[in-house]
Amino acid sequence: MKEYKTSQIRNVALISHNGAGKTTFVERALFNTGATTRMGNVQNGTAVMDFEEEEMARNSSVAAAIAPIEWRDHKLNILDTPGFADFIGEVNAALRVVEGALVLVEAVAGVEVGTELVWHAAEQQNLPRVIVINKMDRDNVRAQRALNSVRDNLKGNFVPLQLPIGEGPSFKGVVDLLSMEARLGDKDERSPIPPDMVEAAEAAHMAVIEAAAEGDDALMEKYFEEDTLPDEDIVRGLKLAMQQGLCVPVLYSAPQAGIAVVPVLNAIMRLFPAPDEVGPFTAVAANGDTVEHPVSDSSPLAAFVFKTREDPYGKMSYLRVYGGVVESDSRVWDANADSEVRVGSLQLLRGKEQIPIPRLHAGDIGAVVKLGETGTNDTLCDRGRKLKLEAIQQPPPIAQVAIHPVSQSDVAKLSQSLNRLVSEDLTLHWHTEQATHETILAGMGNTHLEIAVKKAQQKFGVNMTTSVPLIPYRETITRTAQAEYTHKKQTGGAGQYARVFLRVESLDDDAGFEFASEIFGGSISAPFVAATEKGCRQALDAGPIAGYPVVGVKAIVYDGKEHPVDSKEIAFQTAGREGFKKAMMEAGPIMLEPIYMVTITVPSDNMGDIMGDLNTRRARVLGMDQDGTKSIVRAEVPLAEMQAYSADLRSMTQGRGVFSMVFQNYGRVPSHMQEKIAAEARARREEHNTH
Ligand SMILES: Nc1nc2c(ncn2[C@@H]2O[C@H](COP(=O)(O)OP(=O)(O)OP(=O)(O)O)[C@@H](O)[C@H]2O)c(=O)[nH]1
Ligand SMILES: [Mg+2]
Repeated sequence: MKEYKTSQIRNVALISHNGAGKTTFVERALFNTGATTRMGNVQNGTAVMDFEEEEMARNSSVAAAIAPIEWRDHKLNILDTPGFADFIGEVNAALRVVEGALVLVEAVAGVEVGTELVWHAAEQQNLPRVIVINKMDRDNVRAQRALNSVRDNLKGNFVPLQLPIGEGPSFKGVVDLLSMEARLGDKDERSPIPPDMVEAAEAAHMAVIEAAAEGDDALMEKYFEEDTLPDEDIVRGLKLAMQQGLCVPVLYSAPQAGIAVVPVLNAIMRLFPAPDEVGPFTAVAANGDTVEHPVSDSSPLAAFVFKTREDPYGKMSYLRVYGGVVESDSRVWDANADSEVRVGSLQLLRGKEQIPIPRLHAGDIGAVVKLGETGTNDTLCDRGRKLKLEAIQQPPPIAQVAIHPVSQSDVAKLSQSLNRLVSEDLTLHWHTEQATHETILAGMGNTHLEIAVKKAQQKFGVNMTTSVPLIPYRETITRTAQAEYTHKKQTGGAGQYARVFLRVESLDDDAGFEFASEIFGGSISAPFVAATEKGCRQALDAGPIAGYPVVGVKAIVYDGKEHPVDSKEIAFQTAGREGFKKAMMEAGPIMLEPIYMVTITVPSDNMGDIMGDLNTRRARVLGMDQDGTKSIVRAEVPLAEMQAYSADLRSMTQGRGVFSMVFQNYGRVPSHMQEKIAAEARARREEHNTH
């Protein structure tokens, strides 16, 4: 592939609700531009972009993939993203490294929840957007209804740059409102505007000019004087208006049949800014200063790793260059790891295909294998000019599973494979839950987690089973109490003796543990006070009700007794531990459970069902908001009630609801539930001990 300068590059992400035809669009673009000789198909697993095993099995994308499309002396780096909400992490990564987003709206369904989700993600990055009303050839398409759905559900000044010629199976092409001619069929043939559309086209053309004039004051003046604008000015004005968020062009396409795909490629090339047209990039220098440099080959080197993928050939790091030129077979500095890394041979990626290239210019996107310790979000730079680019923002996880390695060899490989999984996917997290001794994998939904587990099997050969995680309860007390404990052992040899008087006081439920001594006059000496504290701390791992960690307690040793010969530190540890448990039992012990702040967004029609359902989940509703046709509820809900929420919400709303959840605090378990939970925990422990 030929080398392209920064100004000839366009980086765009295709984003949409699940299944709006993103991958098919890219397959068509690859085929049309001669990059492939047969058009790939999502359904039969031949799509260049859906090359992961899981994608072929599901006939749907699960990861972002890149297609460099050579088009009229430009290179369009198109990032095809997955539409399924579980993979929003891939969308966020793609949006971070592009200058524009093509938002596909399925022509029959109109705007869907996933459309809104990715729309907001692109909006947060201030990216210029184009709407493509897609799959125009489907039965029952009503183009006007689709456009209305865009206007009703998304915020923006939506300006059609085309009029569709026919709709549904009779979709033939589009009227291009810039050149004022028709583009027909899969050969994109030029033809005059159909006579019955001339009038509508004239009116729509004026609307385009007006939108363009708003992009720039000078253009607006020129437009007022001359009542029209030359073509180059219209494109320039639209581009400026898009960058200021003043205008969102609307196009129509049917990529499966290949109709009106070329005009979309033209729009990408003409309307989205080149990487050097969006102003300088911002980075943090070694001294902590924020610095700016133009996106240019002559700026200091700054290449951002936005994705990492385990490939049969090794670790593949996806790079976006902001400043300077990355050369094959060079040495660069990883500013985050603060170490030198060797760049082997650089590649352009087309799906999984690797095209070796000598260098990657500022603004371009490529990949490199086996980049040492470098991970996603790291910046590669010059050793002498260290620069760090801002990390990709990802949402907190909303689903969890407990994972159990199957065999002894799986146990041995577990943590290493989990580390590799999470380094490939920054919306995936794992930890060992101290309260339940379970290994927890957390992510963006059940499908996300299922795929991660499969990946561990397929890519790393680790077999594991999953289960619904146990809730990591805590135990605490509700009042002050005291206890006295004497530890005495005087059977032959050296004896042991320790006596302590302890008081426990309740702290905030989310506080940890505190210890104090009120020993005056030396009834126990300092080393034994310390040993008593150590004993109390030993008791924190397993509380007296059901063996969960103890929080929110202050223990005070206020008296005691020691023996000149038989008192030893170990004796005071035992007395501290047992005395603490005894005092806790007297202090109204209760169980605490994790409470999450949950935000649920659903079509307003579903609101009644959602509220009714929340009632059964012990939720405390904090507020409700209306946003267009959507309702948003915020509620505090115990984790124990949220275990299967993503599936439940999907079935309550036919997939039209979304939610997020963030840990908030520990709350009290209602007393009528406590005994049952405690009994189950004890039974589990007994079963565990007998095995
Ligand atoms: N009628 C019609 N069907 C299409 C068109 N484009 C795609 N499809 C079909 O729509 C389905 C989804 O297409 P994809 O290209 O996988 O959509 P996607 O947006 O990549 O889907 P995700 O990656 O799952 O979000 C497939 O069955 C395609 O064959 C089109 O132009 N017309
Ligand atoms: Mg896809």
